[in-house]
Amino acid sequence: MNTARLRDVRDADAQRPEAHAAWCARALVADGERLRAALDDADIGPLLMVLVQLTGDETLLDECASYLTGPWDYSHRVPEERQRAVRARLLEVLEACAAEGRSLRRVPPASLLRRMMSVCVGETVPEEYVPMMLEEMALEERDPRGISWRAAPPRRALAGFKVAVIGAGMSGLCAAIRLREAGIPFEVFEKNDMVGGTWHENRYPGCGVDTPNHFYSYSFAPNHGWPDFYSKRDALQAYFEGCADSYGIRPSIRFRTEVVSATWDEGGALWRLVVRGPDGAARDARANAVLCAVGQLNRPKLPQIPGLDTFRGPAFHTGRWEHEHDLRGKDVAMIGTGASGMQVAPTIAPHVGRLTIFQRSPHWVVRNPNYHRSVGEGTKWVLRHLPYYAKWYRFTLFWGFADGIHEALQIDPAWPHPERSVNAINERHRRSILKWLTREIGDDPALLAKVVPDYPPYGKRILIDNHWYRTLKRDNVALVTEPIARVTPDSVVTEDGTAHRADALVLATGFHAARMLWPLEVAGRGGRRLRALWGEDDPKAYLGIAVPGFPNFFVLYGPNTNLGHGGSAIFHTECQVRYALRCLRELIETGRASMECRQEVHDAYNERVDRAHESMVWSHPGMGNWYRNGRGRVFANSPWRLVDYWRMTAELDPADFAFR
Ligand code: N01
Repeated sequence: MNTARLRDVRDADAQRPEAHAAWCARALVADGERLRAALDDADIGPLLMVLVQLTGDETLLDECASYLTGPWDYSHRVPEERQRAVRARLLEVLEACAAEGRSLRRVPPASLLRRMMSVCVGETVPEEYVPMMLEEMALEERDPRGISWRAAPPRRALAGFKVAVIGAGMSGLCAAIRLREAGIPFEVFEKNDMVGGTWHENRYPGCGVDTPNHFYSYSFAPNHGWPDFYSKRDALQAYFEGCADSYGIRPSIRFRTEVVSATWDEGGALWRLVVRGPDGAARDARANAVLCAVGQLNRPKLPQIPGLDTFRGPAFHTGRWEHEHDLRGKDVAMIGTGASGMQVAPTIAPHVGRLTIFQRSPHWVVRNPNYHRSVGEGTKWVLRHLPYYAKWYRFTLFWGFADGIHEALQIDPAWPHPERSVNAINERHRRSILKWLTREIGDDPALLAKVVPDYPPYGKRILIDNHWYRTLKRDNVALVTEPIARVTPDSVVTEDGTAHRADALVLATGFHAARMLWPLEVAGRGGRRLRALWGEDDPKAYLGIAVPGFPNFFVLYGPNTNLGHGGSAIFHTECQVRYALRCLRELIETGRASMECRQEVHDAYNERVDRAHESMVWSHPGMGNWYRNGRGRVFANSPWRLVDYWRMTAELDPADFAFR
């Protein structure tokens, strides 16, 4: 574990306002050279907010408002001299605070905060978002998402209660951290030998995140040392390992231990688990409650192509990359052009002999100027040391990635071009993406024709351009759109009879998302099996978390919680973990043995989910996607705006559950 990164995780404390009040101004000014250089590197929007926060001077907002036209550092037009003035003024304020020993702690009134938010991102932040954003920024409270007891729970009640967390990926770790903070005994079962889940397992070349990293991190554990704005897998894995260490979670994890089944014991009001440990032997474990955090994108889906098993060379799935094979100079065939393929191909293309990419259907791909940018040292310094800067920076990312495109996903029944877009905004996005695409490969009409999707933007997961089109134009890369007929020992044969020779085969073909929780067997009240209830591909849960008939069983990243329109999966997980812990708090504080979601509450919720999806782009018939099942029902994605889901999960309504 990189110690600098570990320190970043621990620096979460240093980011809290009260910690700054004690030392920040003096420390900042003492390192004046560094401070000046760092301010030059920092984003003007968040810097301005820090200045307004420290001075309370609203006129600064008026001066800059018209130049801040979006949440991104590349979307503002603040003139150089005005930027210099903001930086100089901030320096003065910090020096004055240091000289006078004044505290840097300032939390503006709510009305000013909303105005600051709006100026910072260049658009009006509606009132309904303010509480969520304030919670996310945690300007005042230590950690507003942590669970607090309403009355101290009897020690005996706590000691006698045990939670099993299945999985130590991003969600399971988050749950474990919150359980530890709440003092609720728990044990984590992890099938791998390390934490990290998807980031541990996915090691394919180019693997990385495509949500901005300073937002794709726990709200309570900021990492000011992310190397890139969109970091690669190793940095993410190091972050999660650092969290497991700094929150003391590792000793509570049973590694290389897979939960095979979970069965509700009615008499004992507890879950009986069968777990298979490192020695392969099955053992029993018990828990009063289960937090199931096994992820949706965990079990590789291999394509059903005749002859696939006859291929002589290495053939592996992106999620199980076999690094022992040296692909340099080899002819490689890659099947699949989703998010994984988008990262693999541009990374390996310069090194392999020939890369043949098999595309079944094209994806919409957007450009993001920050995607390949590293974080400057000055920015890292400011994030770590300048009070409130990291909070405002995260706020801009959150806003930029939040609900902004939700409207672009709504099907307008009166829209005259339903085959290519779903409404006027969607059409605007389509045109803007097409403009980028044409700029990249407009000089190759045959290639252009192959990669322009014939369905509305966002119908499949939108991808960020990882130099995809430039890769397709390379001399050693071919994009094949002819359907695959079969695989032979040394080639992939397409339906037109062409044999595409290959030494190695990369299967970028996605995951068994619809078989949620598979292969875990879960049996609830009366022995009812979750698999029988959900079938092969129709998972449903109340808020994506609770299922009637399965008491004290809470799913994280469950049905209809995948984010297809924006946001950070970590934010969503934090919402779910808080909700699940509120359920546990209710159980423990009231001394009841079990709680089970009411059927009618579950059904009504899922009806609302389905109804919302009927008029959203993922139900559009023009394309396939992994978000919906064989019957066309969207089971993976949340139809809600982030602010709606945040509100739905912020509090537990005990009336939604039957207690025993
Ligand atoms: O998988 P996918 P993925 N013959 O299911 C094709 C997350 N993620 O691993 O589109 C030929 O998206 C299939 O074709 P089609 C993210 O949530 C995130 O890439 O169905 N082709 C498609 O092109 C993402 O959405 C990140 O017509 C076949 C591809 O294989 C999710 O994981 C990075 C085929 C599968 O694409 C899954 O992404 C990576 C067949 N028989 C993953 N079967 C980041 O954050 C399938 N395909 C950056």
